[in-house]
Amino acid sequence: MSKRFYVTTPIYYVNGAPHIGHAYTSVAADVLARWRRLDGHEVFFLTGTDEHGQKVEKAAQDAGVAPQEFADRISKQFQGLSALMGLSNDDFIRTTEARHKLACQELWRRLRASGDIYLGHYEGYYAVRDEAFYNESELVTRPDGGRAAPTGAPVEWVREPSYFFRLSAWQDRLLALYESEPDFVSPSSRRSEVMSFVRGGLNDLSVSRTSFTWGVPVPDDPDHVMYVWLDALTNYLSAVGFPDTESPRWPFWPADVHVVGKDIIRFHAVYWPAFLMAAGLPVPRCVFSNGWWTAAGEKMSKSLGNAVDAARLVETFGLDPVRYFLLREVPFGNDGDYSDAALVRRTNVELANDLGNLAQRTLSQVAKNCGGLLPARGAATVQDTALLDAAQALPSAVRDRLDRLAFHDALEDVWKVIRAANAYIDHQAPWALRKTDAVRMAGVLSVLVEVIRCVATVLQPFMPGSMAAMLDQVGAHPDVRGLADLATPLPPGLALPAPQGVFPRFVGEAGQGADAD
Ligand code: ME8
Repeated sequence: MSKRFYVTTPIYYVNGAPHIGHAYTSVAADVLARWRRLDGHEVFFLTGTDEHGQKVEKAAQDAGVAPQEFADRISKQFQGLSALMGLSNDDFIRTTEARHKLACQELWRRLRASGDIYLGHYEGYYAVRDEAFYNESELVTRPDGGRAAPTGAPVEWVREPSYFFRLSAWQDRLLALYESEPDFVSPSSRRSEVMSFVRGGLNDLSVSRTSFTWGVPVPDDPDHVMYVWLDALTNYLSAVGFPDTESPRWPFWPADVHVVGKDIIRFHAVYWPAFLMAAGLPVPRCVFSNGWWTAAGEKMSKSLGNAVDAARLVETFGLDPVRYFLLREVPFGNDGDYSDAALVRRTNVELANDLGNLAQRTLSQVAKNCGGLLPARGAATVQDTALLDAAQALPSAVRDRLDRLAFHDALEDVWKVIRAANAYIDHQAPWALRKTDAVRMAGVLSVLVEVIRCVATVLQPFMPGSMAAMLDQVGAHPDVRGLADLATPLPPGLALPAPQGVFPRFVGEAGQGADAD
């Protein structure tokens, strides 16, 4: 039976329009999902929207519409973002769906039954923007003398009856989890941060609110709605059928990787495994957090209104260059400042010149000098073997990189081969061999076509549309584009379609970002 792989994005708040930051996390998760499918795994890839809570209720009020209507509208925009970015998600969960409410209430009942939820009274600071509670000691002083959350979000003093989750009781078991599963919180810098937070001691967590109503009702106590994070995190279970363990999707649990931004690592790496362990459920294998895209050094966000619009980028530069850029420019986990100029540079140098020209030069010679038929391989030279070996090693190299979400390293591995292929074509000069040694010319072009096939195959998850076009051009039938298919060479004599450029150079005006030129 094939291996299963379950990957998630955060479910996004429907308090404002999606932007490139959301697209980033989602594209990363999409690449993992596509890669695993290519590698023969059975994949479940989930994204969706987080529709409850005070933040959404306020945003709806500001817009003058009912929360559900507001949620419907913004959720559509996030579904639009999935389509825009070419996501291959298998489901899109909305926390206002009945299946989700059912799962939340069942999880609640289990936590109540195990004694991990008790009724008390909450008094403290709450930041609606973060949907998070803060201790007095965590607050910072704003320039105007007021108090704010460490994230800069305004806080309000809250005093109300509340149910609590006995988080304090889970400190040792959480630390034991981080010790025994070193990849559970990744990258490792985040792991140290989370471990020191947990070592510092955990307070019980307020998990219900009575001051507003836009949430999942607490079972048997309708004055309370569930704290939005308990509700939101449960989406990962509701989408695989929880509590129905007979659901065909249930075998996907536990998730292999939750890809999240570093702002929400604490919720995923501390609260979530504690909820799950308390409910007697297995915990996910990995919570991997990406860094920030910043604009002029500041985190892009809906609240700050400084975000780059994903639709503008896709319209201006094309989908695949944007997907490529997002994962190539910055090591996953680090922050990076966005600029159009950097995107244009990568598109023109790496996609148009390095890869696009390699394919174009090779395939136009096959069209002109080999009658458009896939040439036959001659006796292999040392150079042929070195290049082919490097190309054929790509599936396993990229697999290792993607197992650790090192997207930029995976792409660098592929580009090493592309650069080597460009050096090879310059050195072998098949255009000059045409008159002197046609058999060798055919051999060289055959090596190059094979290298392009390997490269395009492993790049499919990153740039699905362009790589499908490139694979069409090297004669790889859509049924034989998996990693395992690379073991079988394409038959010489195969008729190839007329070559067409896959990556045009960007020549227009690129406008946005600190170093746009
Ligand atoms: O936090 N750079 O939703 P959200 C990189 N509903 N990634 C960014 C980014 C940026 N500038 N801005 C946003 C929530 N993101 C909760 C999640 S999950 C059970 C509930 C990405 O709409 C990043 O992944 O505020 C971040 O964690 C997520 O969007 C936050 O989306």
